[in-house]
Amino acid sequence: MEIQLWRETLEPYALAVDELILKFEYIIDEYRHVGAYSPIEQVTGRVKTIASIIEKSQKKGISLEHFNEKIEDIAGIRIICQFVEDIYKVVDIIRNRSDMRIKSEKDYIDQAKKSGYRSYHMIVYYDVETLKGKKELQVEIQIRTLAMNFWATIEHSLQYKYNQNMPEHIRERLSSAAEAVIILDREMSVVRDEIMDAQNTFTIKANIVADILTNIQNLYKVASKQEVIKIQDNFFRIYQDGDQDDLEKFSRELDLISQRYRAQSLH
Ligand code: 0O2
Repeated sequence: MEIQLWRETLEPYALAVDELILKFEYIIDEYRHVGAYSPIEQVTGRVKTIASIIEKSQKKGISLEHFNEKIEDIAGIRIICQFVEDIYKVVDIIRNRSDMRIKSEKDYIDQAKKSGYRSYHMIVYYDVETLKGKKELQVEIQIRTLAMNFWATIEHSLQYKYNQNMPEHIRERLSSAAEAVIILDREMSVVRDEIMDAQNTFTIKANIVADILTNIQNLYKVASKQEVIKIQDNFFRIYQDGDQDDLEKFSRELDLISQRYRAQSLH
């Protein structure tokens, strides 16, 4: 296939990857805006390189005319979660979306691969709009924890380095590292509630402070400088004391003051 034709064929996949990254990042934002813990920690994506598509087609005996039907991971999205429980939450989020239709799912967490590889894979159909109209593409979504991702990244580099001939002692090390990842993920799940509580408290506090600062900034436009400086000093004192209840009370009172000024400016 000519290089120009390859480019044309792969362009819609790049669009799908860009759109999906944006959509999954929006989910993270939605959780953060309501001060809730996001099951998604990070999203990345890539379009398979032409060399890698040719290599996979040869390995699987796929003719290059049919590669975009037969190779399911030309567009790939990787979702990283903090905890194993989050992975299944993300799977549910994807299953319930109307812009992705599930083709297949593989749970390599429940059933790890022989190599020790663990991850949840979903192949979804996703539509992109191009000048030639709607195009239905397949996208592979890999969902894994930070620990699983660490293992898979190292193992992938070693596979590349040894090109199918990985020495036995390295394979054994990787196998015991995979066991360690299982234990690490299990241990982290035990403390999950505490970690989530700490993260939620931090996000809630950050949102309250952001609201207060916006209110103070707006008050500078309508209230006397003296009054705003007094409010600001009060805020610094409460913030330094570090009591979240006091901070929330202060934020509510400031909301009322701001509303009063807004009402006055309307009359
Ligand atoms: P790349 O470079 O990441 O794109 P298979 O025939 O089983 O090899 P299949 O049927 O295409 O592969 O799908 P599968 O098994 O679900 O794996 C698809 C992708 O999962 C792989 O893509 C890897 O990204 C990842 N993966 C699967 N097994 C392993 C593993 O043992 N170690 C690591 N590090 N990753 C794995 P590609 O195209 O192989 O590679």
